[in-house]
Amino acid sequence: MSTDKKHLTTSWGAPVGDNQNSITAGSRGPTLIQDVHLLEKLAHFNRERVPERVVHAKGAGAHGYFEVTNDLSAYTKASFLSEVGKKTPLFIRFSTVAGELGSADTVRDPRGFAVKFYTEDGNYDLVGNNTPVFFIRDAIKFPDFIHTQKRHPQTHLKNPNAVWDFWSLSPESLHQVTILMSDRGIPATFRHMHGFGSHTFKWVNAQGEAVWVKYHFKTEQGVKNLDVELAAKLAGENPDYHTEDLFNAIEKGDFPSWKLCVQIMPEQDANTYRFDPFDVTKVWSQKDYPLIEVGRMVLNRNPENYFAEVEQATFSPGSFVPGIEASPDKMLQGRLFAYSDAHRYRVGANHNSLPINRPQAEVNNYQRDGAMRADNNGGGSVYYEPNSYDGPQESPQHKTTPFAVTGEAASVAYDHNDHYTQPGDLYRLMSADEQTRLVENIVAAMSPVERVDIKLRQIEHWRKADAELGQRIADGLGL
Ligand code: HDE
Repeated sequence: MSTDKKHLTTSWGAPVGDNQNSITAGSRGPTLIQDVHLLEKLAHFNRERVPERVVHAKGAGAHGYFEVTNDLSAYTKASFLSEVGKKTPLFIRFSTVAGELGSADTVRDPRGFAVKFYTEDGNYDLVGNNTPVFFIRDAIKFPDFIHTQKRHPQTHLKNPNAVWDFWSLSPESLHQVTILMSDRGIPATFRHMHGFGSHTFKWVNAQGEAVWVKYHFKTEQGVKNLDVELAAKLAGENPDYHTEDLFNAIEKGDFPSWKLCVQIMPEQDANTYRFDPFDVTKVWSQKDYPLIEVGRMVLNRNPENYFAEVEQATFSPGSFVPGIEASPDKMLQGRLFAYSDAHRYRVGANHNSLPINRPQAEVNNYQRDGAMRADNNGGGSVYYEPNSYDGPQESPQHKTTPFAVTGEAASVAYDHNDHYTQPGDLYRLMSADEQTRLVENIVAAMSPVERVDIKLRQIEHWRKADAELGQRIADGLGL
């Protein structure tokens, strides 16, 4: 057998004699069940698909690096942010939200912006979107919200009645809906949009002092959006337009980059700020908390294999590293459970040992077994703790920073309920053309809604945000 030419094998490594013809009784006879190569090919083929992500199913990924350009170790002890010039490898996955795995890229939808930093202290996942806020501010509403974004249970069609019924009954959604209906609802490419951590997070420095932060990835390609007609055309002609753009750009060495900045809020300000800083439907004014540069993210390598690196990538907002911790943001709190739970279901209990998810930091723990345990499962090392056999020990200096909690346990909403100032301010910040396109997009999206009471309820929200905006939409809908 020639040494350089690879020979075809079965999954158990045995050479395959014939990959063109099944084993049959004579040239016309029935197929023999002993044709184990045939059986394996057909059976494995039936098992090639893993469940798609229940949201953010359609996406594209790339490898790159993050480089620190501003030392913020006064605020966080996170090692990958500690010294200017420090580089950390990363993987990012961009995505749409509502569509299935085969759906079009150029739809009106937020875009996922999920970054995995392979830091020396473990992986840090910043699982954000291309928008600084979100539609809701309590995780308990998320399954219902996503149901309205998906298909009607009977017709299996998208259902604008559900979409606007939910939004008109959830006024906290108005800010994000305004962003979604604006030009930024359809980015020109994944490269020409900003990214945000959206939530408030906590940074802790080496002295245990905490501040609140919000992350902003500012695209260095400039923000560009797609014209609505062109987006609809592309959705039909090339549903993978954004996926293709990202791959081709990196392939030809046109490496996209973002500047990472943070807003930093002193810990005590959270008790007096005019909006609840943990309410993810609100932004912090950049006048109050200006952007501070942290570093730069550059994407410079395409995946070798889509399924291995993009489909199997698993991100969790709960993958914290020392120096970065949770805030009480109710949406973030819900996500701390949901993501790893989704990964255990979709990819498997040992998803973090897959190459794309495996930390570059050494993993030492007492987790054993579980399906598809691809490493040596801890070998013969001690498999419980505490123990007298020099097993891995905890690092008390990296305990979660203690913080005070107050109030009685209750099912209760945030007590800041001004859902109109920020969307109204956003509208008033827009140019006349942007305002006109916003109104056109809203009218186009709301026109198919059957129930007039839903339309009127939503118009009332727009009117409270800005009287002119509300009037223009009512005129456009003939109400
Ligand atoms: Fe997600 N989200 N999400 N989400 N999300 C998922 O995780 C969830 C939210 C975001 O490229 C799921 O692996 C809950 C906000 C991105 O692999 C799931 C809530 C933001 C991605 C999930 C939210 C996001 C996901 C689906 C309300 C921006 C794709 C499958 C509390 C700040 C990551 C999966 C990737 C994926 C849950 C809201 C962004 C089901 C419960 C807010 C970018 O776990």
